[in-house]
Amino acid sequence: MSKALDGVRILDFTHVQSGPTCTQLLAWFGADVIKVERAGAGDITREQLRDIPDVDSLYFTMLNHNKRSVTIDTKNPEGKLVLEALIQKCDVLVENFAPGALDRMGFTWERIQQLNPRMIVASVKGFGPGPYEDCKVYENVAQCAGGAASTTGFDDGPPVVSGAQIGDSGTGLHLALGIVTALYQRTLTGRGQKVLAAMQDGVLNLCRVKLRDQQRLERTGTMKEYPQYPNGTFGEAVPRAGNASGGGQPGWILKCKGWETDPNAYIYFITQAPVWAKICNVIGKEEWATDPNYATPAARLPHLKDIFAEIERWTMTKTKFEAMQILNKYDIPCGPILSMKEIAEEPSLRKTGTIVEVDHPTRGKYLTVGNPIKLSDSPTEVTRSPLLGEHTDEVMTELGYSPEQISALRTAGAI
Ligand code: CAO
Repeated sequence: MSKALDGVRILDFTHVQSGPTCTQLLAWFGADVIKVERAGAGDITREQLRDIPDVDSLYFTMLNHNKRSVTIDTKNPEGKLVLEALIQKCDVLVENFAPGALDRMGFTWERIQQLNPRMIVASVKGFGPGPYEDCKVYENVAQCAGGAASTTGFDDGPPVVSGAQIGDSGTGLHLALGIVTALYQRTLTGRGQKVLAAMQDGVLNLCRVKLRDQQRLERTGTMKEYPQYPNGTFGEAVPRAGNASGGGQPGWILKCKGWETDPNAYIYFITQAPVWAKICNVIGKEEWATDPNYATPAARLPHLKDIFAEIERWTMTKTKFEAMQILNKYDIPCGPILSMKEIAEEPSLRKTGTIVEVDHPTRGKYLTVGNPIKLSDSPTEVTRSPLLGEHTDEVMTELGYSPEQISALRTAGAI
């Protein structure tokens, strides 16, 4: 079957996590992704957090599926010529170097436009234009600068970063959308353009509800769905809300049977208004369904702590999966806290291709997260990440270089 991005060629200058997640998605949608790396070293993640000596790390393999790898020294004059040939042949250049690195290599936007006016140049940077635009940025810096850390954690503790890589992988997703949008506009204009996804902006986009709350707080001085209400105090900025749901339906994480020894024996429980009477029945507090102190969402708000304590007395008598089964029968929204071990072993995720087993020539079999976006006419087949420079000769041949020229460039240290 054909793929959505068949025929699109990506010159992949990305490294570490944010950029590679973007180009991996494009590869899964069918683009030919040619990853440019430095000979001998390659993407730094190849050797970071290794679990097997001298073998590409899971960090690298899990971010670089379905790509081809070529080695080019882009600071070598002859290497630059190879890169120019690639720029002329590709549709999109994706990069997430530190600010200015591409310019220092001699590949300014103007130069790239001269070489290929249809080229889309897509960049991840830590910050957009402004006081921090020259800063190097990693995941947690973005989570802190984008509003996630100040709004995550408990009120009596320090800011907390999330395990979800919203700064890196989240920005990679934003950039991928920008790229396909620019490709679409190019079909109308015939021109390339610059696409920028700043990590601070990407995180803030995902923290949109917290900017909503900031303005609500400034207007009313309180937010009734936050755990600080009614007995705590609100300051000037949106506080950390623990495990509160953040939406209009109060929720919290509750202990389940086995919590004393299993750190993940918990369930997320939402006291959705339309099923309140059912919740009361399930936990054996039928009287709350009609008690004026509990019968309406507004009446319940000052009692949320007591309500969740009472529900927890019930959830602690069930495993998280038993509780799920019972609650789902009554349409009560809830979710088990799943460990990575449980997720890795979940058969339904294997079946949908969300968790995939991949074979690698030097590593053997390993698990990865497949494409989370499923297209009915463009199915994803996850193939292993390339070894360093595995496709240099193949790509050079496609560019028109003869075996002798390739050998000479290799001797000169250009590839
Ligand atoms: N041949 C020759 N030189 C190459 C090359 C190649 N194939 N590929 C890269 N280089 C050079 C670059 O030109 C750059 O050289 P100069 O500094 O002399 O211009 C150098 O390698 C290092 O690039 P870098 O500054 O991007 O790398 P770093 O390890 O110092 O910084 C990072 C890493 C991630 C902090 C930085 O790239 C960055 O801030 N990127 C933007 C934000 C981002 O994506 N962050 C998320 C990273 S994932 O957590």
